[in-house]
Amino acid sequence: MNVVDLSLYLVTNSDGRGEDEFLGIIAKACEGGVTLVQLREKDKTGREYVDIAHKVKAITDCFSVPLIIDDRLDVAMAVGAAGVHLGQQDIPVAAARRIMGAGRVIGASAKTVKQAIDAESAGADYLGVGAIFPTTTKVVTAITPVGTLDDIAKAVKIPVVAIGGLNAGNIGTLFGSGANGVAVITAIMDSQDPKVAAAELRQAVMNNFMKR
Ligand code: TZP
Ligand code: MG
Repeated sequence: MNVVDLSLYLVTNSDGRGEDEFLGIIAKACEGGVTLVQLREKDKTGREYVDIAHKVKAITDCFSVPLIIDDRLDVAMAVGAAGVHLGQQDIPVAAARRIMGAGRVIGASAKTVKQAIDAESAGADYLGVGAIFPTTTKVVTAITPVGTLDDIAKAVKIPVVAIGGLNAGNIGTLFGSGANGVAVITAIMDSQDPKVAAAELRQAVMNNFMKR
């Protein structure tokens, strides 16, 4: 099993941003203390995805923050990323594991205990669970309550990261849940100061639900 620090997981959103601004936000977030970055692109061609992934990896490498690629294990492997994040509609975890080998991180989205157990048995290294709260991010999802997150965390050995509508003001609701960390888009990508936002979130994670 590959170990990643899920404490504060930045998932990116490049919509409506120029490339320099986008890369600048990621650099600031790394400075502020995010522990993992996922490049999430839904509308790019394979070539565009590889191009931006190289640029993001150059930044995350400077901070020794592992980079995960959303959806596309070919892009992840092409740029030497730490791993891939797969949803229920993406290539199955077992197939990805066969292609990627043991040494790369595979994250999987799970909304039910069954999906979580299946992903773990198929070789996933961590689970993303949500949306915990309503989200303004463009995503096809449904609310997954904290209770379900807790059930999932109890049912599997691999770590679980909570996602969806999370910010420094509400992550206290995860206190006592089985979450190992929080994943955010808006709370960092749309903040006035991504470095400060990341630092505050990191502090909030450490002060709140990580104390179990
Ligand atoms: N999966 C479930 S909710 C979500 C994803 C990708 C979006 C989270 O974005 P935000 O802005 O942190 O609510
Ligand atoms: Mg996906």
